Formats: sequence, C-alpha cells, structure tokens
Amino acid sequence: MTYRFILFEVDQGVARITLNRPDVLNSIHTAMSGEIQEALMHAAREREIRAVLLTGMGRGFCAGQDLDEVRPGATVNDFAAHARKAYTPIVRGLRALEKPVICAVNGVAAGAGANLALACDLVLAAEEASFVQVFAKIGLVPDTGGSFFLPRLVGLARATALAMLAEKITAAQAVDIGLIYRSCPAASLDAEASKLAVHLAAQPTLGLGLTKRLLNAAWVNDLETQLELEAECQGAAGRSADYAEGVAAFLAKRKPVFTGQ
Ligand code: T3D
Repeated sequence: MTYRFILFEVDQGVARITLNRPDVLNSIHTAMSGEIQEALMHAAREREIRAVLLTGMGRGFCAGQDLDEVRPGATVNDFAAHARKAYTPIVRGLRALEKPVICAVNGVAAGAGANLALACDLVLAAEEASFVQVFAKIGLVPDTGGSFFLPRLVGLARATALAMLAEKITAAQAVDIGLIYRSCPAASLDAEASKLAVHLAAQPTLGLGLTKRLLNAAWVNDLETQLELEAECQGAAGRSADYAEGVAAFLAKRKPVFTGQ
C-alpha cells in the first residue's frame, strides 16, 4: 500500500511508522487513521517484522484529532461513530499486536495523540516532549483508551487530575509518575528508540507476544484466571523453537540466535 500521511519502513526486523503531517503536529484525520490501521495490520501479518517503532515527523509527536475535520458544521459530526472508526481500531491493533511496540515521543503528545503513545508497550520521550490530556479544554472526554490506561498507569488520583485539569506535563514528570518508560535528550531519542527496537526484534518474538497477552489480560483478570493463563502461555512458550535455542545457547555458553518462532 502507498501511504500519504505516514511513512512506513522496515529495517532489521523493525517496522517504523512515522506520523507525517508535521505542519499540524501530526494531528490525525480519517485517512491518516486508516493508514495507521493498515500499517499495524501489515506489521501483524509479516513474519519478518518482529517489532514496531512509532514516532512523529517534525517538532510534535501527535496533536490528537485534526480539529479542522471535526469543527462544527464539518462532515465528521458523529463523534461516537468517528471514535469507533478512527481510534478504537488503532488501540485494538496496538494492544493485539503480539510484537513489541516502541513509541518514540519526539514532541508534544496531545489528546488522542497522548493516548496513542500510552497504548504502546514501551514509551520513550525526548526531554523536550510533553503530554497533555487536552480533551477537557474543548469539552470532550479522554478517548483512544485514555480512560483505561491513565488510571491503571498512574492511579485514579493522578489520572483524574490529568484528565480534568488538562495540564501539560513534561517527559520527566511523565517518567516520575509512571506514565512512560523513560526520557532522553532529543538528540539521542531516535538512536535510543531504534536501538531498543532492533534489540527487541532479535529477541524471542513469540515469547514476547505471549508476555504482552498476559500483561493485557492482567488488567482485567483475577489471580486464579491469570495464573491459568500464565500456565497456558508458558506451555506455548515452552514448545517454541526460541525456547529450545535459548536453553541450548545457555548450556553451550554461547549467544542465542532467536528466530521469533
Ligand atoms: O470524533 C472523535 O472521536 C473526536 C476525537 C477526539 C480526540 C482528540 O484528540 S480531541 C483533542 C484534539 N486536539 C487538541 O485539542 C489539541 C489542539 N492543539 C493544541 O492544543 C496545541 O496545538 C498543542 C498544545 C498540541 C501544541 O501547541 P503549540 O503552541 O506547540 O503549537 P500550535 O501553534 O498550537 O500548533 C501548530 C500548528 O498545528 C498550528 O497551525 P498553524 O497556525 O501553524 O497553521 C495549529 O493550528 C496546528 N494544530 C495543532 N493541533 C492541531 C492542529 N491542527 C488541527 N488539529 C489539531 N489537533
């Protein structure tokens, strides 16, 4: 597929998705959302893709919904239908993709843009980047999974403050409250995120995918259900070629070569 609003490149097992509407801080409209959804499906389908790196072009990561597309009187006026079509499938795609997804937040992440990042597995941000649950400023509610991820990541008190006050927080604050994994200088963000993605792409992909399945389920399961799911996933991981390779390499005191199977 040819993309107009994102860039999609595959190298060393990593699919890099770059949101590419820098003039409007990579805000998302319907066509761009469709491209992100297609890129995630492509990443899920292709065996040689073993990690995904999501980032933004220019000075912003993503300013959420393109407000021009949804201004009063515009063609998109049923927000429920729009959320189901443009945002829900992206969050589902990110969480259901049983491969690690790294998000490199290169600048401001606002509204659905912030929550797009939170739906990824490992979020790195440039020190200059910021996060804002901007919805309350325009009379909307956190979507794109924000109302799910926020309280689980930072607790109800902080989630409520972030969602209701719509204050911008820095990348360092986001790390401090457990919203994201870590921050680094802007100049090294791309290299750090790429290094992490290439590393993960060479790890036991099947096991990492099952780990992601477990972590997804842990947010809703009780202990008994989760223990059973762990047993099932361990069964599947134990039958993988990468497990055989990992143990053989350990016993032979050599570096393992994982194929992702
Ligand atoms: O149907 C549904 O499901 C609705 C879904 C809603 C989900 C949402 O995401 S709602 C939230 C939508 N997003 C916003 O409300 C954020 C709006 N933007 C901002 O508040 C600010 O731009 C930022 C805080 C993100 C960054 O501020 P700053 O000062 O660094 O940049 P700027 O000057 O405001 O923006 C730069 C340009 O990008 C500017 O265009 P210009 O003047 O250079 O021609 C601005 O208009 C444009 N831009 C920024 N955000 C958006 C946008 N254009 C369209 N839509 C945007 N969201």
